[in-house]
This record gives sequence, structure tokens and C-alpha cells, in this order.
Amino acid sequence: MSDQTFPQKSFPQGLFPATFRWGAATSSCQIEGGWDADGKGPSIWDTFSREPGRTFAGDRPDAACDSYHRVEEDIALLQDLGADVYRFSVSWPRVLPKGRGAVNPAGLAYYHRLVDGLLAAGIKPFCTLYHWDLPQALQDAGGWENRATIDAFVDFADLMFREFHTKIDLWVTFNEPFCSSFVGNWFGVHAPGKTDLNVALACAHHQLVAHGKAVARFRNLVSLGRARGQIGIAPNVTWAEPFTDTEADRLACLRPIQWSWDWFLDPIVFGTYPEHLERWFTERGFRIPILPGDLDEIHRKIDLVGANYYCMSVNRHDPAGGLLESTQVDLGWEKSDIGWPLTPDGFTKSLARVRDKYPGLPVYITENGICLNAPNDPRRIVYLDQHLRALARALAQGVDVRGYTAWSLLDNFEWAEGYAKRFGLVEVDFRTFERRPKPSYFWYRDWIASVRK
Ligand code: JJW
Repeated sequence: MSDQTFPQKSFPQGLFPATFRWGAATSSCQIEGGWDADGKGPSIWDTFSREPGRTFAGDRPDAACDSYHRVEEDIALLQDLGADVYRFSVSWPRVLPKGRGAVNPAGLAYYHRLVDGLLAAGIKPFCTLYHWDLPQALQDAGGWENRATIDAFVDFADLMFREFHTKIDLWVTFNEPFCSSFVGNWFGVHAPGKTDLNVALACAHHQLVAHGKAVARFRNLVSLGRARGQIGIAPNVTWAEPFTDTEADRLACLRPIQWSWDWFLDPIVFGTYPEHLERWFTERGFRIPILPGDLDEIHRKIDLVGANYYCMSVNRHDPAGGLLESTQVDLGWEKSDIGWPLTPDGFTKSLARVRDKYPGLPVYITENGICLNAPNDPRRIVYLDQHLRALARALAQGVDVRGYTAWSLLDNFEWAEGYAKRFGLVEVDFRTFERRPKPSYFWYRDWIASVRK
């Protein structure tokens, strides 16, 4: 592996505590491949990506980065990076091909190989239980719209807690539940591709109940010595600021914020849905299928919040701005190759809101990164540099951030955007599966080594 250095680097000293954990993140469906290997069942992304027109160029996660067969290479990349922590997700249908019932031993063996390799390399495994790849067998029975999926998830979580309790002590239940409920069932852009807000509201609600019941199961297993560590959830921490100082523009920003993260954190932390947006939906005839006891089930102590931050927006009230009547104003900011602006200030500000709104909850930055398609990626270095400095400011402002996992270790299957959109620190050749670290990988390695001193 050749070394490359970024000429203008100067790293801050003393801004991150010595205990701060540095690393990178991936997800099962996006990197593993082996979509039907060794008894794995299909996920909703295997099905969805086979439907015409759903993904860019018809791309599918069949082989992805082939991490199912190259896990040792991924671990070596993390080790050379100097990572303390690796955030990965478990493919539910690899472990339970039908979503419930019979376990696939080869699936569990794969995650033991990964986790054992990480531990041997001195890297802490950080496990996400649900990163969007629902077993197709459960979708065939209604998916997250069906309350029966709640208990299937809790049994899957229980299996993982017991199986890995001596090895894993950092857990997230759901990654970006906004995407897996609303983007998948209201916008129809992600699997399973539905376009019904009532269905999406049911999916979000059932994911929340599943989260709460899994946390309860975790606490119970901890008391029995069969689970260990901290557990939380990782919502999309977006940020929006009003175009003008009118109340209408302020609310046009509040709605997307309430939708992407308060919708999930408020029921967990306070036991209530965010009032403004809940009323917005119910006044327009939409319904959340809340059964008696559900909010108590959801409203349980968590140990950490995973914050996924990419960019902020400036919004104004606009009756033509979709259901939320909110339109993003294009101020001509520099954009990434997926069209998202480069806005590090929003990172500091959204984290300050986490501190104020949910005080006392430790934060992990579970995702942050930029889409740039060229393998020579000086702009990724600029993005990371600016966002890590914005993170240092959040720490100085009293936000209790414990760690940072960059999205992503590898170029990978970017969902409906297919393989064309690249977020990796490491380039992947999707024909040979060769991994080639980009300049940003070497820059981040130097950052980690330098700020750790
Ligand atoms: C929203 C599209 C409306 C991923 C969205 C689509 C709606 C017409 C990156 N995070 O690959 C948000 N990512 O797997 C998790 N974050 O709506 C990890 N947010 O169109 C990364 C996509 C996303 C999105 C994608």
C-alpha cells in the first residue's frame, strides 16, 4: 500500500479527550455481497433492486464489496488506519433466512469471524442490528407495517445479544429509521418502495416499539450476565435554518427536523411524538397506529444517541413544498457529487441541539462523510477536516461526544443510487473487489495518529 500525504495538514492538539474513539462505518447490505451464499435468505433490497427502474443502472447488492469473503482485508484496512472502533451492521436474513425460526449457522459464523478479527486487531466492534435489510419473508407478511415484525426483531436482537455478549458492548438498534420507514414507504425511493404515508407511519411506529422492546430485552439479559455494554439508536440528524425570520419559515425548518430525528428520539426520551408534526399529519387525515402501552414500551432509557450528519439546508415555508410545505432554498453552496451542500456549521449546531434537547445522553457520531466519485479525493479531505473541527467546537460547547465513525470505510452499494455514488475512504473496484486507499484514507490516518497524542 503506497503512502500519500496531504501537503497543507496541521492537526489540532488537545481538542479531543484521550478516550475519544475514532473509526469508520459500513452496513451489511452495502458491502457484504454473498447475497445468497451459504444459506442467506433474500432481503427486501435483493427484491427491490430486481424491480425495473428502482436503482441506478439496475445495480444490485449481489456482490457489493464481497466483504463476506474478504473480511480479513477490511480488518487490515481498519488496523492500518489506526481505528479504535468499527461500526458494522448484521444482515438479519443472513442469520435468520426467513426472519424468524431456524438460524443459519454460517451466518453467525461470519459475524464471529469479523468480530474476532476486530478484537484481535484491537478494534472495538460497534454493532447495528437493523440497517434496512429486512428479510423478504417478513416483508411478504407485511413487513414493518405488520406488528408481528416487532417480535421477530426482538427475537433476532435477543439472539445477537446472547451470541455476542462476551465480544460486543456497543449496540445500535435502528440506523436512520427515517429512511427505512419514510423513504421506503412514503417517498417510495428505497425498499420496499411503497408510497403511502399511513403505511410509513405504521412502519416508523413499529420500529420504535421494536426498538423499545429490544432495549428492554437487553437490560434483562444484562442483569442475567447474557448481554453487556451500551445500547441506543442512530437517527438522521439533519439541520435546517429559516430563510427569513418569520414564524412560517421557522416552522418550515422545524418540520423536517422533527421528521428525521425528533420523530424517533422524542417518543424514546419523552414518551411523546413531536407535537407540531404529529398535529400536522393528523390534521391532514393521517394516523399513527398507537396501541395502549406502546409509548411506555418505547419510552425507555437508552445509553447513547448515534448521530448521522451529512448536511444542513435553508428552508422557507412554501404551500407548494410538498406535504411539509417546506422548500429548500439553493444558496449556491458548493455541493458533493450527490448534490448535498458542504455545511460544517450545521454539524456543530445540530449537536448543540442534541445537548439541549436530550441532556445527559452520550453521543456517538455514527455517520458523517461525503459523496465524491473520483478516487483522487482532496475535497473529501477538506470535508473531513472541516467537519472534525466543527465536531471539536461541539465538544468545546459541552456536547458529550464519545466517538466518530466516518461514512464509509469503503465505496459501496449506495442504495437507490447504486455503485455510482462513492462515499469511501477506500476505493473499491466492483469487478475485482480490489481495495485501494484514497488520499483521504491517509489523511484520516494521520489525523487519528496526531489528535490521539
Ligand atoms: C433521504 C430521498 C424525496 C446513507 C433520502 C434518500 C427522498 C423525493 C446515506 N446513510 O449509505 C436520505 N444517506 O447506509 C446510511 N443518508 O430521501 C448509510 N441519508 O427523495 C448511507 C437518502 C437519504 C440518505 C442516504
